[in-house]
Amino acid sequence: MNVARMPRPDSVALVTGASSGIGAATAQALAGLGCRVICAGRRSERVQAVAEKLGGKGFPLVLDVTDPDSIAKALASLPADWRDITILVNNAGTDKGGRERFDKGNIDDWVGTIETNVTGLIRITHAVIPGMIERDLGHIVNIGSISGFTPYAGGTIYAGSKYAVHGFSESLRKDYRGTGVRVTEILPGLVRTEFAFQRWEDDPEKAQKFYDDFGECLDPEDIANTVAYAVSQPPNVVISQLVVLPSAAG
Ligand code: NDP
Ligand code: 8X3
Repeated sequence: MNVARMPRPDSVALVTGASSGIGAATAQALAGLGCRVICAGRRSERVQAVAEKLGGKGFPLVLDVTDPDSIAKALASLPADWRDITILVNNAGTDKGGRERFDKGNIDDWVGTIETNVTGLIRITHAVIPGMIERDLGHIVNIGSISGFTPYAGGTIYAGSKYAVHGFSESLRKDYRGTGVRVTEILPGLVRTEFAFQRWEDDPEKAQKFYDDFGECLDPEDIANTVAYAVSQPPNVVISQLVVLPSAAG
């Protein structure tokens, strides 16, 4: 039986989109497992606040996953003892301007969603994975969505982006099978966060109504707990996919 404790004490984790919702809760959960957590996002005060709550276990990192220069500069700015990232949680995501029939959506919003949810996720992974391969130790956790296997009207781009995350995650896991680099995809149902408020940034009442009409949603901590579960498995185990639903929707 493999009894190695995972994650290893003091492991460095990088969580994108840590300034809010699932990412902020995940940063907290990973710190609870003894990890040091790089909390990344665009809003400097927000990543600062989340990192501060983790005490010495948090490090704020301002970056925009859609901007290659921003990613390169942010990662290069990390202190030496924060560079060996062994857990990457690709959580940053958006559906700005979404839940619209395709022709009615704004093309810049559509492209922005792909650049954030797909291209950004790929860029961060490509920047971080060489260190994991070199050390033969790493865990990439991609936050997909049930939209990545259940398309819906108005979801061309968001669902499309999460189908891409799903295909990417499945292939990535196979690229590194038999090595110390593991890949997990978490696919949540509806979680009450700021997500709908970003989607309809000009109409917070619509966002509030979206969650209220749904009824009992998941909380960000529910997803954070599943990330913690996945990264705590012994080295011979990989949680490949976890679909997590509000029990009322299950
Ligand atoms: P939030 O809107 O609360 O959080 C989104 C996070 O992504 C923020 O921290 C935001 O930070 C960050 N982000 C967005 N764009 C960028 C960017 N260009 N660069 C860096 N960070 C960025 O939503 P959730 O917590 O709900 O979403 C987290 C993930 O969970 C997303 O991938 C989403 O698709 C997925 N998901 C959400 C579900 C839900 O029902 N809420 C269900 C299924 C999946 P900042 O603005 O500071 O950059
Ligand atoms: C699903 C998020 O708001 O489209 O990932 O249900 S939402």
